[in-house]
Amino acid sequence: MAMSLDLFVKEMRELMIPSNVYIMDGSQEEAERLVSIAQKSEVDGRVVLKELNDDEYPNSYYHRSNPNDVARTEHLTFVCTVLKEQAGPNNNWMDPNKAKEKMMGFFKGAMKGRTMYVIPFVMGTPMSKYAKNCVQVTDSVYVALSMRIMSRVGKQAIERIGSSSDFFRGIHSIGDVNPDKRFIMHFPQENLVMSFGSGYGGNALLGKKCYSLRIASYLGYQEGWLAEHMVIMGVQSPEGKVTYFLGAFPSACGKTNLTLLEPVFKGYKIWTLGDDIAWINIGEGGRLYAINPESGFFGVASGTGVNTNPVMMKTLKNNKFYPTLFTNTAVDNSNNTPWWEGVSNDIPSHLSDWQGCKYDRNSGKPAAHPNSRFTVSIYNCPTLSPEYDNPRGVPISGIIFGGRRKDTIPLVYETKDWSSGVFAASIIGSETTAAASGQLGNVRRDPMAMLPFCGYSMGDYFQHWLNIGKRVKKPPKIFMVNWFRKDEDGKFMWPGFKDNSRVIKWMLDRIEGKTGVRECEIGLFPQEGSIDLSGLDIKEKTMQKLLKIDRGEWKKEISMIEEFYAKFGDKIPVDLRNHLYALKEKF
Ligand code: SAT
Ligand code: MN
Repeated sequence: MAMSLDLFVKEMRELMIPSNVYIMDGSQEEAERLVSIAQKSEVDGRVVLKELNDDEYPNSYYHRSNPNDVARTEHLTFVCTVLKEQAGPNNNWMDPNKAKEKMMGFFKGAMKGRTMYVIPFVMGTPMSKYAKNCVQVTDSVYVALSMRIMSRVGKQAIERIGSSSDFFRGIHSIGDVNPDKRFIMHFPQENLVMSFGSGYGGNALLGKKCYSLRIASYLGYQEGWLAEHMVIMGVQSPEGKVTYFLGAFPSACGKTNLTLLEPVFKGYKIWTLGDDIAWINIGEGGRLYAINPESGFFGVASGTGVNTNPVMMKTLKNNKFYPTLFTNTAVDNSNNTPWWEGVSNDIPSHLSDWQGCKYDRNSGKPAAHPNSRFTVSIYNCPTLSPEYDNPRGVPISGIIFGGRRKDTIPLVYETKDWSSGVFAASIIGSETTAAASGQLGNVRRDPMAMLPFCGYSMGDYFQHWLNIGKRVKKPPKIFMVNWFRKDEDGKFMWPGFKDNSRVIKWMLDRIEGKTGVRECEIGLFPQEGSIDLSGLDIKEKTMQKLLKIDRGEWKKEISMIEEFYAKFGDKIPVDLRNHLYALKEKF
């Protein structure tokens, strides 16, 4: 249903009956005003924002959420296409009319006594032809402030929208943060999302997963481009040449650390362009070009520290953009700083945990929630690429796919060509993490790291990937990685973090044709000694184990893949089915 911005706001006002309507302009004064409102407001008994120590963490504020609202809720997330097959077995589906009726019931009068924030925003740099116009309404000042960090909010969006009705509509209310009345409903065919009952990032910042992945993946399917759960980074060699990579990993597998990596080698540098989402178009010369639709990081705090991600620590302290938010971390009361496991070696003695209780270090529980988060502008990042705002995006030479696997998957391999790469990406498995609610540590198939984010049937999505490959002039090389393989004692065999740059350097050498490969059952493996291990204390035997293909493990893997593929029936493209037969033959 086409609708201008004015009409949309009017309808929303009539539906939710807020006592105020506030249209955001994106200015600095506005941010200050909203922060000050948030410091005075309470949502179910918790002050929305508290100021943190300005010397240690400039312009930073602390938010504690309802303990029932700390992660994405995939079981309450629906894709409401006209036909069930369009959503596919990878999505929960509800009939669009039924879904709307349900949501309208929740939204009716939901903002009584509250302010409705109208957030006009652009995903992508506003000069880019790939950027998209969006509007979200919300009654959460925390969401309004977060959106301002994560996207380009305000005047530019209003100007771009003008009197047109071609914009994404996001309708959000936190309701009373009741999990029984919590739903995130997507209507890809109407460019619309309705979200109720949660204030958590992926559920409530509708420009993020809801729009830029679920809705945008569907738009990309219609329009011939890709919206992916991927980092974008540039790798600069000592000669000064920058090669751009995309990287897809399930949530909380180290994507953010990868994009802010400081390589261990002299003369190499990594330029950051994005840590979560890439929109990929066929651009100049028939090559793939990527833009990051977002303008901030919504990163996992737990585990982030000067050893694991020094650049992020600098980003958090280099705060020019106002404000930065910390959510569900602990707080060190001795100096009013946010604290989380991994930010320092010792546990401060005056610590409040993420729920505001005095922290008991003998409790065996972490003080910060394992999915505690920071929301910080990408412009604070000291390694931000000068190409970040380039409207045409950056040309992509390599795509890295990975998952979190304690066994089976080798440290790294390259796929033979685009179609083998699409196959390898379609069979990614990963152990589940705290970024989504549910059981931890099970292996689930997560093709392209998009399982929770693909807004249409994954069978069609795989075919779309194959089709894109046919249209691209010089398809990027596709690499598979696993930083998380463990030995018999359950210890990680690969040091990870900055040492991952050794693997990336090998990929760079591959792209430049500087090193050969040996062909194995599943793809092209590094020749012995071709991954630069200088200065790293790792045994030859460990490297062999990291690259080992265990036939027993692969047999099991293949049967899990068959089970997964079977869910999609004849929607799995013939090409991919052939790859699976060929793989099975080898084991
Ligand atoms: O919670 S979010 O979906 O915003 C972040 C993530 O899971 O990657
Ligand atoms: Mn993510």
